[in-house]
Amino acid sequence: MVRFDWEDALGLEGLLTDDERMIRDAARAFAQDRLQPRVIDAFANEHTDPAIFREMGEQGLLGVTLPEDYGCAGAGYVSYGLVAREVERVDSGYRSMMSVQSSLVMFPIYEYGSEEQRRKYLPRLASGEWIGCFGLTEPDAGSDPGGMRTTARKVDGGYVLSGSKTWISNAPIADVFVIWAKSDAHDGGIRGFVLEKGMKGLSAPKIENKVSLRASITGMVVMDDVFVPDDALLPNVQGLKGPFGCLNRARYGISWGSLGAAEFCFAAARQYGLDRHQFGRPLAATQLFQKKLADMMTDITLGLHASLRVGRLMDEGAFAPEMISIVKRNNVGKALDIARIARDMHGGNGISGEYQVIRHMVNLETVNTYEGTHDVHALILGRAITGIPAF
Ligand code: TGC
Ligand code: FAD
Repeated sequence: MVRFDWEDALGLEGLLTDDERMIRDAARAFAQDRLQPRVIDAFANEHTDPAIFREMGEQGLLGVTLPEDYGCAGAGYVSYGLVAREVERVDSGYRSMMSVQSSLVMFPIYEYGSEEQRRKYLPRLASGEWIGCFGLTEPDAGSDPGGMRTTARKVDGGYVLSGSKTWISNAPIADVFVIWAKSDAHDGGIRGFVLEKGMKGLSAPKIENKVSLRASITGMVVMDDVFVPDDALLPNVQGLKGPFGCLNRARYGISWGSLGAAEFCFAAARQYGLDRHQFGRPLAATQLFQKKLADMMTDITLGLHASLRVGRLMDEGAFAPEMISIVKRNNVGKALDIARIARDMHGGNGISGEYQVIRHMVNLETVNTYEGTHDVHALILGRAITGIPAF
């Protein structure tokens, strides 16, 4: 018999390799030492510190799954998930900054780009010298990105891009923009382009007054006849499977990250219940409090093991996107429930920024919406179960 560990109820630790534990420990130390001390102020003041990208780069946390040839760590998807969990234990916005750069900017340049594009962009994105963003969503095309209106018109020596993207993480501080547009040179098919800050006609205004994810800057991307040369086209993919291939990676990372936020809320609620006395005993001595903690621990544990399984399959190249929909939808939904309940268990203190659970709660509202809403992932799974698309 072993001693039961409420922080690792089914022994996840024993299923990790030494390398995975090492990367996880480094990410945890970085997140706790460098991110945790600044997050309360950053969220309160809606401030994103661009230096965080360089700091993450120094720690090797950007593009961890990509090869060392391009300045990356060459680690597996389980390691990537463990990093997301540690960063989001501090804040979903910081994980967002990391996962957009890694899965939505570096991955498509690596996977769909030319060797020249890889050499030009990846090392500087890996070091955090350059910041990237990913433009898929538009004002009139969110859950249905196939309805996008942004166009790429072929002209001599390149393309002219017109349209606007909205709700784009990192955009106002981005140097590199991965943009998806319908191209007349490819029968109206969706193609990816790499744009750079300073191009004529390109702007990225900040979206102000977010109540969620305030430590991560979000903006629009406005393209007013932006000329890009031919070599800005990502040559090796056409169609929605391009952006969806990136989203598979980011959604998987979110399945781990959201549980990092949930683990923070669970541990905070437990400690609060042990410390806080009402009716002459600790709150944690009451049955209702203990049931809530038991539910939280169960959902976190099952979710982590499911994500580990998906990560192992990704490392073997043997995953289906629907597997990722299961863990993105389940884990974020459960994390949001856990954060809401942890907020309640803190009573009045639960609405204070100092206790941090309400910050996780409002952040997870965004996480439940982006990268495919909770309900859109239900419909992806419903289609797989019945064979009938119900979007
Ligand atoms: P559908 O007909 O299903 O597919 C079109 C083509 O794409 C292929 N495909 C995939 N390929 C790889 N991975 C996947 N997960 C794929 N899903 C679909 C499919 O095989 C097909 O290929 P082909 O070769 O036959 O053309 O497309 P649909 O238009 O019916 O899509 C429906 C739906 C609901 C699945 C899809 O539109 C969807 O997932 N909507 C959600 C949109 C979304 O997730 N947006 C995210 C924007 S980025 C973001 O939120 C970043 S936040 C980051 C942060 O800050 O952390
Ligand atoms: P809609 O698609 O209009 O959905 C509204 C509601 O309708 C949702 O509840 C949805 O589940 C429901 N719904 C939609 N279709 C159906 C249907 N067929 N059946 C039943 N219900 C349906 N996008 C990017 O491209 N890049 C980014 O970096 C990025 N970062 C983001 C950062 C933040 C902070 C936020 C909030 C969003 C970000 N997004 C980004 C956009 C995000 O991916 C979209 O918000 C998301 O895909 C949902 O699209 P929408 O907001 O247009 O909602």
